[in-house]
Amino acid sequence: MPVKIKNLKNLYPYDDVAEIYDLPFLELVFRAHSIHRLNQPLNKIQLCTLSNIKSGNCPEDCKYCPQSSRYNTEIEKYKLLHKDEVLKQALHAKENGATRFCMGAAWRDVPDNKDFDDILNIVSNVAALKMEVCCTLGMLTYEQAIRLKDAGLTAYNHNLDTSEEYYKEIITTRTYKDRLETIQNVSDAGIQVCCGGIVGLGEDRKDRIELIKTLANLSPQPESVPINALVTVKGTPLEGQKPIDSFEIVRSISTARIFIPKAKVRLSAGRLEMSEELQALCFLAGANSIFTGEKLLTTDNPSFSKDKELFQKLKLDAM
Ligand code: SAM
Ligand code: DTB
Ligand code: SF4
Repeated sequence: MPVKIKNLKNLYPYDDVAEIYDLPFLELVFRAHSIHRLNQPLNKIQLCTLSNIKSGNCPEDCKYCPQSSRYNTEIEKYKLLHKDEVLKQALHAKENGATRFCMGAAWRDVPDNKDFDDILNIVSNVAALKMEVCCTLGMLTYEQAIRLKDAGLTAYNHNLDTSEEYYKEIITTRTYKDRLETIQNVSDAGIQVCCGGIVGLGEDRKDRIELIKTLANLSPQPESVPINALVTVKGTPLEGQKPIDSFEIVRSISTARIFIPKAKVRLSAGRLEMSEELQALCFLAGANSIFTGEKLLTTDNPSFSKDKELFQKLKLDAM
C-alpha cells in the first residue's frame, strides 16, 4: 500500500514519468535541456561542499552506507566535531568558491541534547559567513526543524533513495513513511527541502521512475534534488554491486529536470568514477549543482583544482 501523506500529491502519474524516461535517448536529453534553458540560469553550476561533522557508528542498516555500525568498513569514526573545526572547513569551502555548506551526521535521528545545541550554534555561525547552510542529520521533528530554521538553516537534505518498494531491500530499520514525515516537518518549518536518491543500488528502471515520480509529486517540490551514483564501499553489503549503465544516470537526471524544472539537480556522489564527458552530458541533461572538495562524507571526490579545470574547459561558471 502506498503511503498517504499530506505533502505527497498525485499530479504526475507513473505512466507519464515512464513515458518520458523511456524516450529515445537524444530526444530525452534535448527535451530536458530545453526545459533547463527556460527555468535555470545558463552555464552556471552551484558549488556545495560537504562536511562530515559526526562520523560512523550509525545504528541504521542502509546497505550502501559505510557509516552504519553493522558493517565492518575502514572509515574514521568520531563524535560531533568542535565548532572551530567546522567553521575552518566552511571558510576553506567558501575560499574555493562554494556558496552552500552541507553538514552531515551519521545519526538515525536528531538527539535533543547538547549536540543539537552545538549544531544550532554552528548553523548560525556558518550562516554568518554569508553561505547557504544545509544539514543532513537523519529524522527530525517539527520542533527541531523550527529551531534549525531559527538558527538560520537554508535547506535540509533527506533522501528517499529509491522507490518505496525497493527501499525495503536496502533499509529495514526505518520506513519510506518515516522519510516522508521528516520531509513534511522540514517544509512545514519553512526550510527548503533537498531530497533525491541513489542510482545503481541494483534497482530496476521502474524503481528509478517511481523515485522521480515521488519526488515530482512532493508538494512543494524539492528545492534541490541530489542524484547520487552508488559509491561501492568495502565491507558494506553492496560492495560488489556492478556499476550502473551511465545512460541510466543521464536518463534519471533528464527526467528529474523535466518533472522538477525549478529545482537544482545535483550530480552528487560518484563523480570520481565518471569521465569528464559523462559529467558534461549530465550538465547538458540538466544537472546544475555539484559537491566540491576532496571528500564527500567518507569517500573521495574530485579535487577543487580538477573541477576548476573541468569548468574552464566547458566554460561553466560557479553560481
Ligand atoms: N544519516 C542521515 C540520513 O541518512 O539521512 C544523513 C547522512 S546520509 C550519509 C546522506 C545520504 O548520502 C543518504 O541518504 C544517501 O542517499 C547518500 N549516500 C550514503 N552512502 C552513499 C554511497 N555509498 N553512495 C552514494 N550515496 C550514498
Ligand atoms: C547526498 O545526497 N549525497 C551526499 C549528501 N547528500 C549528504 C552524501 C554522499 C555520500 C557518499 C558516501 C560517503 O562519502 O560516505
Ligand atoms: Fe546512517 Fe544515514 Fe548512513 Fe543510513 S545513510 S547508515 S542513516 S548515516
